[in-house]
Amino acid sequence: ERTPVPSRLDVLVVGAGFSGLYALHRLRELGHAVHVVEAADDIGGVWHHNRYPGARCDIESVDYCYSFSDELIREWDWTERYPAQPEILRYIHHVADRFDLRRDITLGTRVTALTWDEGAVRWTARTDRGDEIAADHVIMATGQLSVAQIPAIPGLDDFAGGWYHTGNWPRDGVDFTGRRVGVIGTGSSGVQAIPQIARQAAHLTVFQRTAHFAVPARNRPLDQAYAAALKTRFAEYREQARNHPGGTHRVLSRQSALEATPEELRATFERHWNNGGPDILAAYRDLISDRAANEKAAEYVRGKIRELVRDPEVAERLIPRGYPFGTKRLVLEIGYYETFNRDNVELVDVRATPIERITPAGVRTGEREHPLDTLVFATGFDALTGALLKVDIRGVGGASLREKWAAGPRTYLGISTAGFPNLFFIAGPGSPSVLSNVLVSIEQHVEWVSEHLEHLRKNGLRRSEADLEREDAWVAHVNEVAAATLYPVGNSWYLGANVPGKPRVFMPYVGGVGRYRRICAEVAADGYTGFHLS
Ligand code: NA7
Repeated sequence: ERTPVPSRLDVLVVGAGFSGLYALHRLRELGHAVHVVEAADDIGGVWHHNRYPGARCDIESVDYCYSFSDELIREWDWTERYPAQPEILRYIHHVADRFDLRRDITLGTRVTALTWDEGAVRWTARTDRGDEIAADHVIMATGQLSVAQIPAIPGLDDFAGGWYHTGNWPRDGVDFTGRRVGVIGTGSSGVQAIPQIARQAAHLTVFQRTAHFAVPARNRPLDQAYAAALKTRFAEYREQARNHPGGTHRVLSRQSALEATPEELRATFERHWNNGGPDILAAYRDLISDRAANEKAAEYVRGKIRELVRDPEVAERLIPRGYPFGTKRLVLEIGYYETFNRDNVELVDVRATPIERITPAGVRTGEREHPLDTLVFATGFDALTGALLKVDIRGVGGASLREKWAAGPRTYLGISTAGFPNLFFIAGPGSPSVLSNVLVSIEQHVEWVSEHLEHLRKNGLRRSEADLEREDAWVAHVNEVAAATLYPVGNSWYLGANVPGKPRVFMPYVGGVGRYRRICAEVAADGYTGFHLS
């Protein structure tokens, strides 16, 4: 039974993942008529869709959670250092029940169009179920990595076996027992799924285009004494993250990798390798800004791959080259490299021998046909802008957001875009979201937008629109801070590089979560500079 969508709202929230659920809770508490519309048949966002074997967060569980409720923090116990998808999804369901969110969520309904009505000073939303909703404000909580990207390889329709994308995994799972499986893609999703599939399948062929840098997760049961102690000072703990460049607790070294001796480098990297996790990126202050410094870390990891993979030829193929360490998202792995020591696993370098087509019986590369029963696409997402531009958004004068962003997304603070009043993005392009602990960013965005809506209400204001010049200045600032790093050098989804034809623009804000928070707070304190309010 579908929960009906009210036809008139103060705030329409699109998406029922971490962002949308918190926006609903927060705005409802403030007394707004707010409702969430979600395309999927259940809540959870990416954690609903990414059910592939091995799916796990690359942020620690004690950080990857909400902080808005002390009771919630006290009553929820994580079990692992890095939470697996089923546990995160249980957490999300727990939150929805705990705060009675479901009554204001309509599932199985996709918002297809948003049209600004200047006369009425509000949006009209349309859905694929025929709803028409009038809302004063719209919050897009549609996710950063929610539109699965399936490459246009000829012949997919002819494939006789089953095929799946990691980001759209069937609810009942996939049984690989006795199957010959192919996995295309070796980013975070592929690297997580490959060891799990290899254990089940009769044979696994991994099609790799780019070798990604991966470091051990060193996942383990969460130390419950540590977690309990953390709960007693969680507010302070989280406050530190809010003011940290990455929204985390990563210790940032002040030392240059170029000043360290080879012995020091080795000892430092070794310590990080053994601890596991992505903190190795901050082992020296210049790893992400100086190519020569970066190369020290890259060489260390290459050496590790050579140690872990028995066949030297396979090891060479798995070794990342030609782009800096950590500039494509650093992958956390669990038994990934060792998987290539198994007899039933084969690595195909599709840069050397490109995939020509998919046949009914498998995948044909320039070299030969690889017979397959099942094909898995771990090929990533149309990140950051994909879900926003899937909706036909028409702002002032009928202008289309797709057209406005044709050469890349343009936002003010990652939250809003000129010409589209009363429309807010949670963790949008131009915000630090994907380069931070995204839960810290999501909470900040939702709280900032909620306060903004409170400000409008208290002052009898109905319309809020970002100023175009301020937006241009923000875009310039986002580019400027990115250009001071090596990030734009990696061909990553941060740049849209994984989607053919997508404009190459570095989308996340790398200026730091703490700095971003201060900028947003100043904008609010000054009466929302850069916004036209009326
Ligand atoms: P990613 O990180 O975008 O990885 C996708 C992978 O798929 C990557 O190795 C791509 O190679 C590969 N790919 C994409 N298209 C093709 C084609 N046409 N042929 C061969 N290989 C292809 O996505 P993930 O899902 O792993 O992770 C996304 C984020 O989710 C992750 O960073 C975490 O934040 C959570 P490429 O590197 O582009 O050469």
